Amino acid sequence: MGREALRKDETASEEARKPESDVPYFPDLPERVPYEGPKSKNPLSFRHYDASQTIGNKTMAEHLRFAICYWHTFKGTGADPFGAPTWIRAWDTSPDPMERARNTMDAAFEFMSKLGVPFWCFHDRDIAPEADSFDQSTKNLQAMVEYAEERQWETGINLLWGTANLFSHPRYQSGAATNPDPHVFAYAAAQVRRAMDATHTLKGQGYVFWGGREGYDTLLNTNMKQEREQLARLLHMAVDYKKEIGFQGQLYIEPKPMEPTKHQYDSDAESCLNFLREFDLLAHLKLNLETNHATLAGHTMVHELQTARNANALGSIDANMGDTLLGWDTDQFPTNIYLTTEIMLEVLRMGGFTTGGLNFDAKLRRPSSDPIDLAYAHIGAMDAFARGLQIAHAIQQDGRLDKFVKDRYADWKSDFGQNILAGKANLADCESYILNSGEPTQRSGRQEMLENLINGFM
Ligand code: XLS
Ligand code: NI
Ligand code: NI
Repeated sequence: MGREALRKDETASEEARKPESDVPYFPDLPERVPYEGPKSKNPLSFRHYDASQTIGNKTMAEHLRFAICYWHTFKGTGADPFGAPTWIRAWDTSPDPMERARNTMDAAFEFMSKLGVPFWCFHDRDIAPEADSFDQSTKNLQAMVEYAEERQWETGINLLWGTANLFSHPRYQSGAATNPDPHVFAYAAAQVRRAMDATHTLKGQGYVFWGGREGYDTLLNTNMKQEREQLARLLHMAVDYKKEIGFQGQLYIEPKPMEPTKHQYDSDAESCLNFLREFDLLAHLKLNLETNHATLAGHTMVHELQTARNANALGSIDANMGDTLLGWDTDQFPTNIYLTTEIMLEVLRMGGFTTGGLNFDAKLRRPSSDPIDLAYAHIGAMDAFARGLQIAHAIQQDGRLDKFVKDRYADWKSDFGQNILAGKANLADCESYILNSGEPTQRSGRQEMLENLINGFM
């Protein structure tokens, strides 16, 4: 694509280094997608996301902390188990894998910059091709990290989190950290080390562990007890390494119940929290929750968010949505405003993100085959969250919902209620209370009234 001139190691003039000066990969996108307000009919404009608009005490950009994921958006091909790739990308055509990697990164930063997204996320193998030896793979990664550093510097886009792909390569067929072979464990650990280095160099605000193949297909061949211990060992090694290199970012674990394996050890928020507590890791890791994974686990996303928030472990969000009629991780772009409202209410309730954000771990449908579809998808998702934020904020300001819940539990503030909660009442005390007070009066949960209340803000 004639983009080698952009390489750092070549004596390119400042002029030649600007990706904007070269042929753009997204020529139909303006330098910055504009905010045009709710009445706009321009499909390449934001109708709700106005980065600098203040909601409560922060701007929309500060509340939402949008990130674009490298894997689906720039490396996805549209291939599925039934058919070949449908997304043929200009940045992915060079026969030289490193040139392809650089072109892809140029396309990525051009796209993210035009959308005005402040963050990105990647797996090590997304940004740099895996080579024949571990050493060469690391060199490829380091070269691409340098390249990314420049793109970050030029665009002001920052890294939300990095991660290692410990699931695509055949060596991980029976797990990475949970593999029956310590040789494979070592490979995964070495990869984590280098991916943490990459994240650290790029000043990532976090590092994610998604246990792609950390689970089992059958218990007939599996020592589940030891596999969970192995996984905990890898995480402890990462905690130690984080200290060693002075990486300040937050470590996260990303729950998902199934796919690719039949059972994943990190199946939902509750099981992750139990795992982290059991192995003394709760102080070191928070959760990165993904909407479609909650659906697959048979939970709502709000349930997962509250579960994490109650344990002070809600870190970051992979924002997508699933399809309840399809039992796999369809990773669709989030367009459901009811859903984004529920999510943003939880984010507001925890006092907003610190290191986390909303990462669009989402992919186009296979027939959406033009690069411009990526723009429609992200614009729509950003708008859906901006609208969700506005509505959630209005619901909070209104206060009726929170007040209803508070009032519902008001009697727990009584001396008797407080004694129970403080462990100062026993079964006999409860019986005396009943002998004195008789039958409790019936109280409605008012679900329908509350559903109407929420709809009043939509
Ligand atoms: C897959 C996961 C993955 C993680 C990063 O289902 O969501 O994309 O976010 O490894
Ligand atoms: Ni994810
Ligand atoms: Ni997913």
